[in-house]
Amino acid sequence: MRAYRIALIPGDGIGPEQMDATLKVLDAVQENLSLKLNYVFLEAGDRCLEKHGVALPEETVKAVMSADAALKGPVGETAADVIVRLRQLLDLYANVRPFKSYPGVPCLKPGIDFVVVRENTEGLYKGFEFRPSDDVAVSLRVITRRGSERIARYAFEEALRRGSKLKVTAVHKANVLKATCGLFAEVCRSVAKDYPQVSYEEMYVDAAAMRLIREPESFDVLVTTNMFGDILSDEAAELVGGLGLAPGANIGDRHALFEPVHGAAWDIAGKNVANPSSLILASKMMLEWLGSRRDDNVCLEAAITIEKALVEAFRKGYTTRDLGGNLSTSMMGSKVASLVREFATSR
Ligand code: GGG
Repeated sequence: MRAYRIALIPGDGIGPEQMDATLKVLDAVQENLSLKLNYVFLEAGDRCLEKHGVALPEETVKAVMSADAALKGPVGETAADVIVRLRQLLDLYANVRPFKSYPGVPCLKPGIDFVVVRENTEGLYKGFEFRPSDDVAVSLRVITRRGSERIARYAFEEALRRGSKLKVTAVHKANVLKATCGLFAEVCRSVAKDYPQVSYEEMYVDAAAMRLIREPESFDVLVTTNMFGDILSDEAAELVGGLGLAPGANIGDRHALFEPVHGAAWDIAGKNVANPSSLILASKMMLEWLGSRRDDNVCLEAAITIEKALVEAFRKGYTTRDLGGNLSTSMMGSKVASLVREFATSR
């Protein structure tokens, strides 16, 4: 049986409740498939800052680095010190956020199935900000050829992996941000030449924001810079039923960390009403990544089973409050876990 060391960061707000529900699903997977996940529980986020005076302890960074993969809940106001910093420290350059309309889930249009591939280590989130005077603040936007090239390649490879529409849309604002978006667009165009089987188009970010509402089914892989990707992916989540359904992967050449797209949602924290699907789907992405990276079919099967169980749960009308249902966070976790058991035993 293959075993993996998984770093778990429950995080803030609704994070710990989502993590408990997700662990029920992962328990069901481990009971029924030949797979062992050894967890290391770690602290990071606003609560950690309050408790220990630091939002991202050194011990957490080390444990994430030595794990096979990490699964993280949302954090609150310390996002820049936790997730943006982890992305930089571990060089997790690709932020991959898939958006799918699921049967039984209210969404803007059926048939939505695309992925946002967001550059994750540079751009305006590099953190190069300063305040030369009380009345002026400056933020530097860093775009490099290397950073743009590796994310563009990731996007084209993702289009090939998906194998559906075989299309990449590079989103930028090169008519205004001539140097930074100009370089990003130039590199995407040049990488596109290596993938003649994938159709390539470019779109200004404002037009892309509009097209997401008007014609979301026309996207396959949308590749963009850091902050544009952050904003567009919240918009995209709303198209398919909201942030409660939106998982994300932070992927580098050596490490990977999986998390929901959303924040801590303090307003509903501790009430057992949050939708755990975003973290359940993040755990599915983690198993998928482990499976392809380690050539482990059991992990790949586990990932497929989790998504199948969640889709079946939606089909049966099992949903949390945000989707019009009445299940609690923990009940939703239990329902998906029992469907995992059903599918895993009947295979
Ligand atoms: N509104 C979504 C949200 O709060 N997401 C958490 C967040 O801001 N994360 C930072 C990032 O993904 O760059």
